Amino acid sequence: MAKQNQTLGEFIIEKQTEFKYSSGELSKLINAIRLAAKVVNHEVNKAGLVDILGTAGETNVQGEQQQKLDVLANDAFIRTLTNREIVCGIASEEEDTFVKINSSDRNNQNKYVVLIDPLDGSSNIDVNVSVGTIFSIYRRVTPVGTPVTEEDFLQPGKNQVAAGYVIYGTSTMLVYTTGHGVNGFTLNPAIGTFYLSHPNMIYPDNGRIYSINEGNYVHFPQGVKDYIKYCQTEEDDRPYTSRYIGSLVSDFHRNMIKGGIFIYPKSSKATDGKLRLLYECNPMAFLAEQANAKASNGFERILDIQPTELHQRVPFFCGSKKMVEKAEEFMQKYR
Ligand code: P6P
Repeated sequence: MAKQNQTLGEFIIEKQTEFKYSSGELSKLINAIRLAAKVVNHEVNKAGLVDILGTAGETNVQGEQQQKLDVLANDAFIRTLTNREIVCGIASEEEDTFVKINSSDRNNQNKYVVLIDPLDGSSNIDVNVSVGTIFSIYRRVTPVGTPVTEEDFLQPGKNQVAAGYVIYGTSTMLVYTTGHGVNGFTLNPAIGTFYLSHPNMIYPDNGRIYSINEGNYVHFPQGVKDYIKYCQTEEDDRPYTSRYIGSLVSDFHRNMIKGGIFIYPKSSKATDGKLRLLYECNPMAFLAEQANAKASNGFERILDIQPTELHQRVPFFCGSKKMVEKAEEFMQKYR
């Protein structure tokens, strides 16, 4: 039972027993993410004050201008995770390939790999819209002590042992799951401590918010167009409300609290959609299912998809179970 004002550190210790086969390493891993989140939060909050905005002059593997904060967030998480001798490899949206973490212990007994989107929604930084970090944690599948391989990262989302996000918004929150429900912690910046503010987060079974970039309407598949028209039709509890922040973590977080559906579908412009399976859709899908919601590519469960590439994209339908099922009905008509 959640204790009033419990800190994240106390919560991790209390829940330690829930981590199957973990000798405390997963707890250390979540603690490392907590520390990196505070570092990034400090920089994001002062971004408007110092010349840290604008691009770092380079483009990342996505061909996007890298914001300096992107680079800073990426370095902060990789450095924090590396220094604690917990993981054997890290994959990041900002890195072309995965990073092998060498251990001071010659036969590297570290058994976890982490995949991160260090600063999702970074194009919103310059306009002061909330952004987030998304993380996904697996146990490696190749033998401990051998060099980590791409196979350790290309696991289906149902193998995740933990996942979560940090949202750098009006307040900074860390929301995560280890497969035993979803809990949200809010940072008290005055003392740098995360407090349990949202115990046992559950998506409402239904909702009245649909979240999609309707600017791409003409490029959407017919099933998506039909679902948007369904949302806008005056009938029963409709028309719904349209809310789209353009920051996955923010749109997801709002929908988890209020109920709703987020859709980033494929289109004639983006034949596999835009969002990345490994470090955006899988962790958000794990959280959604742990919060009694649903996540699919319009047809199949996201967590069942067998990845083939580190940066592969998938169409993403995620949110209140009844809303995702209705959207899937429209998609099935044109399969
Ligand atoms: P669009 C941010 O760049 C991001 O990766 C997600 O956070 C967000 O949901 C999506 O892209 C927004 O994309 O094409 O609607 O601007």
